[in-house]
Amino acid sequence: MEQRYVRGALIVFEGLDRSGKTTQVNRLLQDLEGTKERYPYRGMRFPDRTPANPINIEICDYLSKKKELPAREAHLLFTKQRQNQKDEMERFLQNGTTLVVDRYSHSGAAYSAAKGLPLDWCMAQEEGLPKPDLVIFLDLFADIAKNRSGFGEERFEEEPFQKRVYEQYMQLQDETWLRVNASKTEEEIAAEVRQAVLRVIEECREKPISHFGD
Ligand code: 2DT
Repeated sequence: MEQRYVRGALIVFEGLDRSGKTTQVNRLLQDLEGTKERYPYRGMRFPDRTPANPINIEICDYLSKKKELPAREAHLLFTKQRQNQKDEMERFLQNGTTLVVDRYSHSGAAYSAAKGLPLDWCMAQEEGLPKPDLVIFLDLFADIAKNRSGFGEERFEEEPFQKRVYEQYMQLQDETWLRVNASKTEEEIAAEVRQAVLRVIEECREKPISHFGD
């Protein structure tokens, strides 16, 4: 008998710093809790800042400006963290678990390209990683983001840099992206996100996982 292919979806949130990603990720996770028998899920975030291994610690030191790194080296460090999670992510997806991820490969490429690295080279380092089925881009301009609380404390949190990140993000969009106007209310955004996520979870149940570089 032919086996039915049922897998989870890879859902990724992207956007500038202070665009409301983490709030929306948490809301979506709460929403999915109500339907977890039907749609099992798991939340993840990149960078992973838990001090579980030397890579995570080095990324934290870099982001808090305790440590300087050449752009390429920094890029490869973030990529390595994702590559180390690849097998586990694939296992969850194959088991039918939807992954809801706060930042992923497109953050890696957009932030590094904003420092001057070639965007193609940045994305090439992501090859082999599972490709998101849906990228929810919370679309907020840098000059609005800077007025949200907390902007400016960490590396990258300055307006000219954020504008360059935005431009790079715009070049990375493809048919898997949903651009959501992040200046709408939290409720409105959450409703738009929920609708798109449930549609994509259903759509990709029968499809094999795709990968960057396929
Ligand atoms: P958060 O504030 O969302 O924790 O992000 N970044 C992130 C990179 O430069 N490369 C990457 O691969 C990733 C995933 C974006 C912390 C900062 O780290 C940047 C903002």
